[in-house]
Amino acid sequence: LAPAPLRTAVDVETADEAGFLQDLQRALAAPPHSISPKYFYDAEGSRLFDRICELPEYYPTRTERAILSENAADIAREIGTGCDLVEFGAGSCSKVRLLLGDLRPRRYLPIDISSEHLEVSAAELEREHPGLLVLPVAGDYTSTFHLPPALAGAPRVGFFPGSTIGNFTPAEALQFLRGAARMLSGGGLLFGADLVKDPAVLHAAYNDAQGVTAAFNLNLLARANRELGADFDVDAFWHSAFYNAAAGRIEMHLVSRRHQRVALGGECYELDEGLALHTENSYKFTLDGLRRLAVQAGFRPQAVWTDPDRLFSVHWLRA
Ligand code: AVI
Repeated sequence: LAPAPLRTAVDVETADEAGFLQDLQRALAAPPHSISPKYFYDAEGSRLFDRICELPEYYPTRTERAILSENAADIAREIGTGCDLVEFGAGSCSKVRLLLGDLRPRRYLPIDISSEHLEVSAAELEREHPGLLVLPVAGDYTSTFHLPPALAGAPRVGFFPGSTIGNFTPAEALQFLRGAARMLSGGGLLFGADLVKDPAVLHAAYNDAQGVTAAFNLNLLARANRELGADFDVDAFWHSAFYNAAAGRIEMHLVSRRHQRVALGGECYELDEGLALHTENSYKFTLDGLRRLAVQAGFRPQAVWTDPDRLFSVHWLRA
């Protein structure tokens, strides 16, 4: 007997190997030597990211979780119960669990690029919340994905926690929010964003003592070796993460420890000692800056929740 297919709502669009090869080749070949952080998240990268979220220095996850759980009833009062809840980049669907009891959505549509991870989490969630319809959507929420038709009488509400918005360029953030405002028209978006703070706190969060963030960054090269047959000597690179105050962002780079050659996709790349491959930006925001961005994207900002130390923020925007 074939196993019953898991109820998947949509076309599956997984992380695309050709895109990784092309983007990495472009990054190695010429300045600005930068590649999208979306390539961090293969199975190993997702596992390392889950470990980052547990680190003592990495305050965003536990702070956002505290904000959501302490304010869940208030959040549900603002949004209203019975919505059609769509989560962008749901992963293990762990943060939504903090809201489900109060928010009581009619349906939950978690979108994630890693369909395997998603289906396991979705099945668990359905078991935990009898009566909740969970329809996993495998796809890249920053490009094309297909949602099932809207439910009559259930406003569509987006959930975008984790300050993932901070990993976009400002132009990408605006484009994403504009698209979300259109898609969520009549409902709204609940999203989490990390705030500007003491650079020492930021520095520690991205340079943890156990080296998990370094391993997460370096995994990009190990992934290229596994998936693309590249021959990166991973030990010949070091993890660099620093706060760029002028740009208001943490930057992560992989820096070549020596002059070296790398074979990738039939080409050979010469990397000078000190060459820095820019792998991630993590923007930090002010409450005013976020409000302006939301308005520019076509939202009507409503409530904002923060923690007592104003490390992190959660925003409810009507669309
Ligand atoms: C997923 N994203 C919001 C994380 C961040 O903080 O920018 C990714 C991360 N990079 C290093 N540590 C965590």
